Amino acid sequence: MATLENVSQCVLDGDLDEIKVLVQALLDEGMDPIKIINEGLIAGMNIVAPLFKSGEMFVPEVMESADTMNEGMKIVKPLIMDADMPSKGKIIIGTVNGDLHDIGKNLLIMMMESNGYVVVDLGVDVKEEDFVAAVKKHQPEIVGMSSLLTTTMMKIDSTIKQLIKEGVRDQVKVIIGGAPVTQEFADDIGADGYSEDASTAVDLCDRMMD
Ligand code: B1M
Repeated sequence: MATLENVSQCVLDGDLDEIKVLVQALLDEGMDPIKIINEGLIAGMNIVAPLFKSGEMFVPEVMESADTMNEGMKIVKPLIMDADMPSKGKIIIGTVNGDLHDIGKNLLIMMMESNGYVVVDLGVDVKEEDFVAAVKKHQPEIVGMSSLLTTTMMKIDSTIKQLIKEGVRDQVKVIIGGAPVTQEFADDIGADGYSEDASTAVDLCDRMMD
């Protein structure tokens, strides 16, 4: 019988085939897809993080784990989407310039979509001018920026400055997040909101849309 621990271990091992079998087995047993995400897939990445930091895992292995988590996500994602849900608003989301981390961003997108938001995913390494162009093109209510590196955090600041320069800052609320980002940083650079994880980001957007 598959367990959540097997799923976490599988993410750690980076086994792209086995993850499909395990996640499907848990779903077949009736497990809540959100529980599989939080206590299996993300829990696996939470084991990876300190191993990467301590030098016990290297970039290629971490990428295999990330890909394995995403493979598992692909199976659960359709189950938490409700196509008939009325739209609460539109949000564009990207990882800032110079930053390639997308697992947290993708998780946020999944949570936003499953809670009724229309999401435009700008991907990773998104330049300041590309955020501005996307605001002009898609006319979202909210812009979300993710940064995982201390070296790219200031790209959030420069993107906000670019939004101001191009005269579109007042059209949108800006929310930010990612491991090195804090509420204090958000206040300093004039973002409208910060959240430490994907679920609270949804609550934050709900409050902004009220
Ligand atoms: Co990178 N990396 N990495 N990495 N990596 C970190 C961030 C690091 C902390 C690891 C460490 O401890 N040393 C460190 C940063 C140190 C620092 O800046 N102080 C680091 C480094 C140094 C690097 C490289 C420079 C390593 C190198 O090449 N020498 C390099 C940089 C590449 C680049 O971006 N230019 C690099 C590369 C990589 C991989 C490619 C191997 C891989 C990324 C794969 C991918 O994303 N497709 C990777 C990974 C996986 C990590 C760790 C291990 C895990 C990140 C992750 O996915 N966590 C990470 C260690 C860590 O974070 N402790 C690390 C799981 C994810 C669900 O959490 O992304 O935090 P997270 O998202 C959360 C919240 O932060 C929040 O909600 C999410 C879900 O709840 N959130 C938001 C995120 N964005 C949000 C936006 C919001 C709201 C909430 O509103 C818009």
